[in-house]
Amino acid sequence: MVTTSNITDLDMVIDKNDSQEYPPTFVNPKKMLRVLVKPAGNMISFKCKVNGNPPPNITWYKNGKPPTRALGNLKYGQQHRTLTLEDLVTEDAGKYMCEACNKLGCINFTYTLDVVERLNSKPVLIDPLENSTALLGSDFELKCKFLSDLNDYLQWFKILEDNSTKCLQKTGDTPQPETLIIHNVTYEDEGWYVCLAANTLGSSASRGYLKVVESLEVEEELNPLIIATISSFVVILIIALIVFYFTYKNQRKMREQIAFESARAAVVTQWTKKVIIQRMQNDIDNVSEPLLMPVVKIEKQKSENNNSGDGMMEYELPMDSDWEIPRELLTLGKSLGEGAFGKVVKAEALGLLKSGMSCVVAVKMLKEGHTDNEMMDLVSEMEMMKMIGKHINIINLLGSCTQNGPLYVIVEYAPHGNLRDFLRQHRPSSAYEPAIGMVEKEKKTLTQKDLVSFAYQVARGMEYLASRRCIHRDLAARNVLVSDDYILKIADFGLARDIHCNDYYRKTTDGRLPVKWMAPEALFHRVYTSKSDVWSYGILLWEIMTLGGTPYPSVPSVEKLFQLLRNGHRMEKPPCCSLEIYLLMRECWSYQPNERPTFSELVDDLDRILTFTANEEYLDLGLPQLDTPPSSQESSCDEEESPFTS
Ligand code: ACK
Repeated sequence: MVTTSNITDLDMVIDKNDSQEYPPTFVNPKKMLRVLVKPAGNMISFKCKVNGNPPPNITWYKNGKPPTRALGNLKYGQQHRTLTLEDLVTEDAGKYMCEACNKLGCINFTYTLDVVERLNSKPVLIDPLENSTALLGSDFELKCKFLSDLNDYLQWFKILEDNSTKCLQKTGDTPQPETLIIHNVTYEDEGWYVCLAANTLGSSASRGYLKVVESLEVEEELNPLIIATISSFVVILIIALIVFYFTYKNQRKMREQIAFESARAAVVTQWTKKVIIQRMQNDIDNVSEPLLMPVVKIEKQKSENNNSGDGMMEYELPMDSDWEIPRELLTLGKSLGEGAFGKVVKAEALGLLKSGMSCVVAVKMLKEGHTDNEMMDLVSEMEMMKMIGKHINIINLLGSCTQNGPLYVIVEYAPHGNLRDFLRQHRPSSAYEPAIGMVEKEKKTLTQKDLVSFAYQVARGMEYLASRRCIHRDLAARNVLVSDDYILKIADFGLARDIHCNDYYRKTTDGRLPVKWMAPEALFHRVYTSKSDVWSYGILLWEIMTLGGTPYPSVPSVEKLFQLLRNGHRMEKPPCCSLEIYLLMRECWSYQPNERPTFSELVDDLDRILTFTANEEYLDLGLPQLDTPPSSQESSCDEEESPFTS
């Protein structure tokens, strides 16, 4: 018989060999709190610890349906005994029910989750009032949604014919101030409506026109017109398709003819693409100008080799004997991942760093089916790395293979992957979690000092890049790699980036918006300098201090971000971040670029902070938390373990 007092491991709870059958029961229902409140950006783990024989099946529901999320991860633990939501947003609020059933019965438990947003700004409009149509005599609802963290006040007005306003409803009049209900709609109700939300930092308003109609016949009258439009559209479409089909058929015939002709010609003539690198004359003394990137061009050339193609290289690259490494010394291994235009593969290189010894390296190369532009970008990145030179806190170029095969750019290998994932994997887990039965990979326990050291190392790397007049343009924890001995190295600093066609809506593979790292002048005016890198560094500092959190977690769109930045909104101090570090972050987020610190100043400040940060200050508090206000000093750094678990 299992007693609740000695249950620390879920595997122990479900005793599969127990011959006595019994229905599901909760292991410790008193410890399961029904109402949970969490700040946006945190993580929550709902637990469903049940006992029963046969072992119960667990199913989770959010508001009666299988849980889904538009943003952020949703993870189930072993056999659905936990449900974890990372990077909470307000939309995650709701009722989460776990139902545990075996053949003898079912039990369930419902958690009510509330996610509180903290915004130190005037109310932000999330659902503006829209123009709408109401049926005469019906009851009609107008809705207007704002986000406000401070005590807010909501008022509804109607604009009268003489342009004066009439107050219809205000906070306190009804339990749902965000909804205005118009009972038994009359023609007098038609007109402009305004909802106005205010808090101590200002007010925001939204307006919409309400049209009153007797019935929906108006739309029906339109039907013949709509039908006529659609029919003529369909006829035009069919004619266009027929014309397109015949044109396409003719063109295909012509293309086949041309292909046949050129294939015949190719037997006689071979073409290669010659890659030409023009290194720019950089004025070393002019520190205000960014480094001029090498110009890489491709010229088509007739090749002297006139055999039918075998052994012919598509590209001919210039040989740089300072960096060239014989291909035979390289043994390619598994793929580490794919980047903007190529892929990165782990490899072993013989005699590269020490003669006779092999070492692990990372090799950047192009993917199959790449374009000439992508080849030019990789060559340009390699040349930039040569120009920038070596530093311990950047990914250094080790060599390249340019002759007799595909281009390989050989760089230092970072065994612990990118900093963002590394931080998330090293979030302190609760005392309960490791006992679930899965053996956790031994991992370093991070201290406050480690985090400050990470911040210091990235600042050192950026100080070096800035001194070489290199602007990164995409500094973020995902672009910093963690090497042996937890040495951080900035990656992708030599990438050619087309700043003129910024895709603000581009997302990273894990669904994040890179624009959240961009300084306002880069975002609004495409001005990139080392000072815009400093802004991004501030966001990276925030990522470090939240152990890989998602910046502005409840800002889902680019438009909302623009609005927040324009209104001077900045992220709050993360719970486990010291005031000194937070003040550095805030300096990096000064609206005026010249008011931001330089990387050298950041290095000095972090060096000072590092010396007085205690060695053994572990981040894992491992204690059950008390319900504290979202950003109070007392709140724990341990986002994973909610106060509501046992
Ligand atoms: O973010 P990741 O885990 O780390 O996935 C990307 C992927 O390759 C495509 O860029 C990883 N990667 C890139 N350069 C290196 C390197 N020098 N050492 C280890 N992993 C690398 C990167």
